[in-house]
Amino acid sequence: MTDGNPPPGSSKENPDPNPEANPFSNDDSSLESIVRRFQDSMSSVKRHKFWETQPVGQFKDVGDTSLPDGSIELPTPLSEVKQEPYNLPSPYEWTTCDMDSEETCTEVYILLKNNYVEDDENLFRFNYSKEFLRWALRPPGYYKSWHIGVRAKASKKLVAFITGVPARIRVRNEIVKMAEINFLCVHKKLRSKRLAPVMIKEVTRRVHLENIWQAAYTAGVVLPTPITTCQYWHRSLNPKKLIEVGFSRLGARMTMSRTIKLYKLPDSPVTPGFRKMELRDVSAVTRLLRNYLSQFVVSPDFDENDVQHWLLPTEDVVDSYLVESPETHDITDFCSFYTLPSSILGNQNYSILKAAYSYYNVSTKTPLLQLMNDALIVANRKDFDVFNALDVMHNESFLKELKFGPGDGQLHYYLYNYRIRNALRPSELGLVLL
Ligand code: MYA
Repeated sequence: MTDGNPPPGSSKENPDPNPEANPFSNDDSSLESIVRRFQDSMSSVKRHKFWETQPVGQFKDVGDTSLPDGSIELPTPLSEVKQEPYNLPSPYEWTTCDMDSEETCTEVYILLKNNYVEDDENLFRFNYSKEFLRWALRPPGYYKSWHIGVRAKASKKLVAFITGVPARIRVRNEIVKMAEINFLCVHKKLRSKRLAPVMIKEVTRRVHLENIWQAAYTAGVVLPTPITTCQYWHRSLNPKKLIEVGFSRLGARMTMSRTIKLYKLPDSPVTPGFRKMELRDVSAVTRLLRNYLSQFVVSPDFDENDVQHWLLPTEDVVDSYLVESPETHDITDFCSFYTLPSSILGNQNYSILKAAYSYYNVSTKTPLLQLMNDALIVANRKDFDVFNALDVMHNESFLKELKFGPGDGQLHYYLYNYRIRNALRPSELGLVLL
């Protein structure tokens, strides 16, 4: 399962240093050469009619060392922020989605279940649970007004969605109030009508109204301009099912029974003092995590309230374990993963793929490899089919050894209105978005 590959033709690795260059400016003005040069200029870099108007790093500026890191645009006085919503095409209207309402939460769940992110081969589609959506969208200090829907005026059916939640993100030494933008979704029947830019502008307006001017988001598509590009890795827990549903393939010269044996895990964790995180652990985990995250270039600035919300275990949403030293009772290590199933599209035997996603992990005494092996063991005991992890933070140090295989999709990380001139390595990133 991937988060969607960049479309063919979009320039990921090597954006044209000057895509705006006038294709007609050369002396050679025969019609043929004009057309050829125009075509060249169009195919070498994908134009982004919307994103070119936004305060984000632009492809044409890649490598320009004269531009400073930090905010691209200064905040405007709140009285100058547009007070009315942006116009939608006339058959549609804005709605604020109250995630406390069971009915609204169900509508959002159904929209995403049927229309949200699929892998490149359309075999799987994310199936975020209602519990997960309530958790993801109601962290400390959240704004209801940032849970934005679009309805068809006539039927009142929910046809599009975008959300923001507040977060403090540290970039190098600066702590910046941001919105984390997620769950951008337009119903399949309404695609390619430029609804997404209106939704992005509307969420931006509502974020500005709270005096917040930066945002963080991830996408499977290449947009101007990623701060880093990460790869998903997958660790099979139930290889037989994964092979049967087309998630993975039987390796060369491998039989099913050898494959099952290869991925077999012990029944219980091996680290003494490994246990589930509890409410009483919040302050120790906060200290451990803050100290660990401080080494990365970009990371969340979690306080105890954030840790309680994001990391205290919630059944079928987020799992967290820690190591309490049997001698000193100090909390020395921590690992966590969230639950995000995918619908399996068009398989006779299976409809749901149960996936765990590595979240935040900290090792100080237990080697990270052993800690993550224990995480795999508990995820396997909880009947997950696969354990996914990005190559962020120190994850590279355990991926291969613990039998993770690379996925075929990439996940690009972005900041809105905050320039980072030199792209980061994934290992310099200490942020996981849901
Ligand atoms: S990432 C998950 C995105 N969702 C999906 O992939 C679900 C399935 N796909 C869809 O529902 C639609 O295809 C979507 C686009 C809704 C994605 N992020 O309306 P259009 C640009 C940003 O004709 P549609 C997530 O949720 C595209 O480049 N922009 O297209 C994080 C083009 O612009 P340009 C995207 O296919 C979201 C324009 O939209 C994305 O009908 C972060 C085309 O619009 C994308 N994933 O709808 C949002 N995909 O011409 C940004 C396409 O310029 C937040 N586009 O290339 C920014 C910060 C805002 C807050 C700021 C506060 C200060």
